[in-house]
Amino acid sequence: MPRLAIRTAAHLAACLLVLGGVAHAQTPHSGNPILPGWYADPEAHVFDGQYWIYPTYSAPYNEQTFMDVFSSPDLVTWTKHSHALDTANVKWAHRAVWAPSVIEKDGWYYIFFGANDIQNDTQAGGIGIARSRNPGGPFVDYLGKPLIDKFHNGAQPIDPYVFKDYDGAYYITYGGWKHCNIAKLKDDFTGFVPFADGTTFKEITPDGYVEGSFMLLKDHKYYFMWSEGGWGGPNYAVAYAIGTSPIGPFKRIGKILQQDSTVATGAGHHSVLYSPASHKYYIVYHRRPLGEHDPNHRVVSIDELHFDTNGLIEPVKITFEGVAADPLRGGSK
Ligand code: FUB
Repeated sequence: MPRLAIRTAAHLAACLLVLGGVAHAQTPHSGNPILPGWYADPEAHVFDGQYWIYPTYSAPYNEQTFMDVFSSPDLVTWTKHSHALDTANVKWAHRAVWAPSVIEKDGWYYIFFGANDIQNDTQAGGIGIARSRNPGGPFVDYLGKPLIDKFHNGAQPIDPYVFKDYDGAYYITYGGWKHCNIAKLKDDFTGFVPFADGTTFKEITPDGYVEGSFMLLKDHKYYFMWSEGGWGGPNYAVAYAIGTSPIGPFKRIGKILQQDSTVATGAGHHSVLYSPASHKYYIVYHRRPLGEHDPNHRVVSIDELHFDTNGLIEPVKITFEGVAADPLRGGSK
């Protein structure tokens, strides 16, 4: 798997602060964007003593036939793992490979992703799974077919998010076209366990929801987060709700991430990263640089996420500086 270590100009600029004509070394910062090139829908993790980012390759749909993955020891220097997922390894997927979600289980890394941008139940595609022994791939198709290949409750099968509940059960939330479903996964991810009422796909769509769901489990609560607005325009944003169970009910609290006319537009489709080294929370998201209008000109950025004393999320200040180096010092899983 080809690898390329990356340090952008923004990183270097953020390392020096000139005071009274003297350059003082500062804690290195990530700078924003953190990844070079057009990428979107980033999901961030700590696996095997490294930070990892799994983004969509942001390009015309027919060119989205692969996913690159990025790893870092400190959030500042990133290594690219090219084509960690490639449709060459997934027979049923041929375009629009989107918005991955990755989970480790029993020594395997499972990547859930949308493919083909299906518009109805007769088209082939939907949400599938590939897996690898390595968080940087190569990932190979797990089921030989999509896991979800139909519309349920009006939700386009895209934008999966997979998580392990406090009790050890695995769930998937997903959905485009303004509908969000949750389903309980079988332990081996080959299908679903119906809920007590007999349903498999339960709709949990909150007000304003468009796509890009994410569930943060923190302090015995469920922070359900999603993107709203149109991803191709400036008003894309992230909002959230707090629930007491994975299936809600979820009532919208408010927006936490949106454009800033002095920094970038279209800030959305995020994930939340917890550092076991610093115990900080970060929001990893995409945005569109000022002056860019092509919908696919999206870049991956990172900023700190703060909670107030009541456990509510404070609105995020999007920055050019990004975040200070947060070395994992190896071995943090
Ligand atoms: O990147 C492709 C699509 O754009 C994602 O699936 C949506 O969430 C939006 O970010």
